[in-house]
Amino acid sequence: MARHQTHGRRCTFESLESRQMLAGDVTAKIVNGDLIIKGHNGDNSDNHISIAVAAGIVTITSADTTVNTASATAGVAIAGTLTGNIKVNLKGGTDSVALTGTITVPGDLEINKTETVTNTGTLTVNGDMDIEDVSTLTLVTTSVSGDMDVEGTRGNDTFSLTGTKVTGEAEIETGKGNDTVTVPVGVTDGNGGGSTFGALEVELGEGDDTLKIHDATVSGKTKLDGGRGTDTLDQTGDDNVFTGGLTTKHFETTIPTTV
Ligand SMILES: [Ca+2]
Ligand SMILES: [Ca+2]
Ligand SMILES: [Ca+2]
Ligand SMILES: [Ca+2]
Repeated sequence: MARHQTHGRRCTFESLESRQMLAGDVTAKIVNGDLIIKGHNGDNSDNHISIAVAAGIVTITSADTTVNTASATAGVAIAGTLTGNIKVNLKGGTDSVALTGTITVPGDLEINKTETVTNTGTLTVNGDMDIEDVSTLTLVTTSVSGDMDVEGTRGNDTFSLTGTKVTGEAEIETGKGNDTVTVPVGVTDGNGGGSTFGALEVELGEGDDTLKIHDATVSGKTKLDGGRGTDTLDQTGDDNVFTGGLTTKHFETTIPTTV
């Protein structure tokens, strides 16, 4: 009898597991001009998707995830035209989004629970950009007309923002873990061609963190906070311009030693 019960339980577990694999589907639709992309609720499947937008037509490509239950290896075109926001939430699992080619987001860009976020080409966000629960963020030639808000995870996060231009306020919080935030030299000349921010606030939180910032121009206030732990602020060969004043705290190591 006991033997029978064990067997029954194992069968149940197996069927649940195969159902989870089928549930790895990502849904993508355009509602009132907004593109909404969601991972499957309650499953922890790893979803790796690429998003391309050409004249408002959205195509999503994935080697490992179906989109609207269709194979996405050759790309799935989403019905409708993007005229508003893009909202992505890939939910549980270790997920990634690549924004490929030149993309203009007419409204806001919101990405949640997507561990890796990258862009290639030029990304233009006409509204705000809000990225939460991201562990690896790599932005290149990104412009945001509103505010930018980026929040990391409780683990070790790596953010890199090259040639990022934010008209409003940029707020970067990495939370717990040993995090690295890099604002490197500009894409083109490395001399004033770097990142620009209306205001900049970086909070590195608990853990031993590093902020490397170069070739950045901030018109408003700049507040940099290493938080708890042993933290490093690196402005080597800086070329930074903090027009609205620079406030730093909780950095145990500052490079160069005189700022
Ligand atoms: Ca996730
Ligand atoms: Ca997922
Ligand atoms: Ca973190
Ligand atoms: Ca810290």
